[in-house]
Amino acid sequence: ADIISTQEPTVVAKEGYLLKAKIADGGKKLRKNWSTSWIVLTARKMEFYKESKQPAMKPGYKPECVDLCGARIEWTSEKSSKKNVFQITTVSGNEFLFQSDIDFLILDWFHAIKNAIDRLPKE
Ligand code: I3S
Repeated sequence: ADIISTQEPTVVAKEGYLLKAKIADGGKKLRKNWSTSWIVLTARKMEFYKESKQPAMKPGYKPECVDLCGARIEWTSEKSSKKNVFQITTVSGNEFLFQSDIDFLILDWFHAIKNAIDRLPKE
């Protein structure tokens, strides 16, 4: 109960697996390392988990969390040789690439995240 009460109630807008690579942290470039991630999108953030099974119920497990306020999302064909790659850049200078070979799936994600960003205040 303590864990939950410190967090605002969250409504999951979308969740599922995508290939993810973090390429910058606080503006500092990172070596690209693609891995499959279970992604949970809510109104103002994205959370990344290794697996789908009730991730929030694991006590003490802190997923990597991306604040979408003021974030940018754009397709990129320059940062990877893979197809269907988009990039999210956060206000804090974190950069992530996301990819799926399945066209409709990556399009759904792109539009869901873009919608979330467009509804949020810019800072
Ligand atoms: O932009 P890069 O450096 O060509 O990205 C590739 C590397 O991340 C590579 O890892 P190693 O540097 O450990 O070899 C990955 O295996 C590749 O998948 C990356 O290229 P793509 O084009 O798949 O994003």
